[in-house]
Amino acid sequence: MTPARMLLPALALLGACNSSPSAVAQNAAARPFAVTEVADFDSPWAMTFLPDGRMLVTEKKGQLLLVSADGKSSKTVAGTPQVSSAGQGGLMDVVLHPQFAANRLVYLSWSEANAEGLKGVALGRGTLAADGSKLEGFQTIFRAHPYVEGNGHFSGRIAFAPDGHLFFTNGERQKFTPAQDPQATLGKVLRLNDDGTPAKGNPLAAQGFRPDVWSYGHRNLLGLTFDANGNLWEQEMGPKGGDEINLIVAGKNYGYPNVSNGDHYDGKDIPDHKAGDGYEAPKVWWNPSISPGGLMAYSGKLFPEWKGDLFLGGLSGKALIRIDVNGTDAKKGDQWDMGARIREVEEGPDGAIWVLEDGGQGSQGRLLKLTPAK
Ligand SMILES: [Ca+2]
Ligand SMILES: [Ca+2]
Repeated sequence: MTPARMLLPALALLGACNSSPSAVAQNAAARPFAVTEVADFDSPWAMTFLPDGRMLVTEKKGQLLLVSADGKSSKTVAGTPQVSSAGQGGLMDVVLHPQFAANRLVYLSWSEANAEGLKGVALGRGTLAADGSKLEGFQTIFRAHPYVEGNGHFSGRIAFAPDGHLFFTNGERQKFTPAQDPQATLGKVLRLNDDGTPAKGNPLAAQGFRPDVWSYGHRNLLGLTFDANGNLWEQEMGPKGGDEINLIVAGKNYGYPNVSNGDHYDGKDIPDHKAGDGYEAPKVWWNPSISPGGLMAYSGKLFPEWKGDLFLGGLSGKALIRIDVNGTDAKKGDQWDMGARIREVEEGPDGAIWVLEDGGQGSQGRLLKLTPAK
């Protein structure tokens, strides 16, 4: 009997009210940080810091904003791609090239429609002008395959490896089986060169997969980060009761839609992960679901007790979540109630933790800075 099965009777009581205040309160701990409201945005999706402490923030409808370090002023950056903003789609991730200080390259991901109206996630890059007013020479360098109908599960998270390779996530677009299809990028973690071409030496090409595939069997991958040891961590929104933290290992099959510790939202069973089934099991999973947003590996000085741990947001969970990491092992740490859907988590230059609320439904998404409680 797995721990998840043992918990089922207790969870059944919560099942009808996954996001109720009582369910959240059960997991909420006293917050060991002070929260400062820095700015707010219209459905922000991602952010990153420039070397000088300013920030780039994406808004889902298609705006890229350059924000001063104190959050008091922001200006629109021109030269960004045309996005299809509907459902879960829009302008998504923003990440700097590892040599940004020398080349000023900024990478973006977004959803777009083709001439037939089919949609997919794309990746591109441009050079941030010296005055920050625009991205120059912006080019699309990668497109998911295939483009399909619908506005869900684009994913689109970007992470650079210590060796400079670019890892990119493509969601399974709510189509299930593409996650296991060797010729689709959907439901995959991809390993690319910084110009969007497939990296050499990817692990599955000899088995008939596309040359850009690094791992497969994923659903909706909304967080991706390397830790200080060079391990690649990913979080994905699973089916009902199956949100996951995974350690991403070259060539592994993470199981979706064949196995999951969750089950389909229409009630259909999905067999759970079990030892020896040939699928890579998550390190951490949630039932009830928290709907994860963003992923950050903490390396700062302000919260020394959390060095090496992972942080992510909860959208339906309305929480900031800490994952205790010990080498390649991970387990649940803290879950702090934030009272709003959390989309993105970043570490600031001084080691403060920054979070972006999702906003939407008439409210702005706030940018919050978290520092140690006095
Ligand atoms: Ca980010
Ligand atoms: Ca299951």
